[in-house]
Amino acid sequence: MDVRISPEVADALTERRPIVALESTIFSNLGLPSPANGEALVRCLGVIRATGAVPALTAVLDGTARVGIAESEQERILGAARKVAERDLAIALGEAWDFGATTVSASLALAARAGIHVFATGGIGGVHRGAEHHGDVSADLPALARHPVVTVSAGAKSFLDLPRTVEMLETLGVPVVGFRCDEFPAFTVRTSGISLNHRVDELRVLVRVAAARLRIGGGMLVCNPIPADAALDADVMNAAIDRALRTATNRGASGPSVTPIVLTEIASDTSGQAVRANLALAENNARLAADLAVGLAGVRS
Ligand code: PSU
Ligand code: MN
Repeated sequence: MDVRISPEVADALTERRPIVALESTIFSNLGLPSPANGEALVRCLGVIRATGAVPALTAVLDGTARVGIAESEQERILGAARKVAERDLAIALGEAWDFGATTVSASLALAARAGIHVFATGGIGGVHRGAEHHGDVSADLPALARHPVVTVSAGAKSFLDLPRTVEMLETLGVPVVGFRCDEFPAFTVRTSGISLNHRVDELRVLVRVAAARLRIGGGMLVCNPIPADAALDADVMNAAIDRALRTATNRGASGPSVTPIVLTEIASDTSGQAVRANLALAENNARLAADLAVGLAGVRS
């Protein structure tokens, strides 16, 4: 696979400086409405740099897989997107798509290919509710297992089946660590009622765990709950999720179209509250990922 690495990211790789990969779906019109998507991108890039790491935004642009996008091209990430999961990379490249927005799975594949070991997102995909009937399980989960990249996320949205998502991560052999939390976080809500087996409170311990996992091979999930002052009320969020899922079902959505429809419905239904929370948690994840990348660069050099 041809991957074009930006000069800034290539220099950082050569000099073994800390790098944090980012997906582009959350910053496209599939993930967040405008202008919040642009604000999310600026805040994530800014906090990664401020923490001393280099951001590496991934995308397909003009039929090329890209790791690191120059500022002059960042505007393109905010536009109308076609979703590119890991399996779609070959098609997006072969058909030379103008803009393909990378999901978690595609970003992990590209980061691994480039030699980047830390990735930040908002929330991962997972096992969808009703998967026992329709089998919809996000390709993010096997990608987390396969690629030697540490993912920092605020857990996953509870429009997914979170208990089954956590079980599947166990089946796939993905270490799941709560950073200063005991429960798998539910994205805009800090708790889910699902206990995690492993909690880490200190960054230096998290760095050592991540370094050990990378030496063993495969990826890992760090759960970083949304900051308390930005979190939404669980009842408000659950009601919005139930309505969004009904809308998606009524429109006959299936497969990759489900997640974007549900995200859009939740955003409009909570009159922007969910969107503001999304920005806060994305920035919070980018910061922890950058801290982790800085720590790993020290351990691994
Ligand atoms: N969850 C969110 N925001 C998102 C996504 C998930 O709260 O933007 C995106 C991510 O790019 C994730 C993808 O990798 O949706 C998962 O899609 P699917 O369920 O089709 O695997
Ligand atoms: Mn799916």
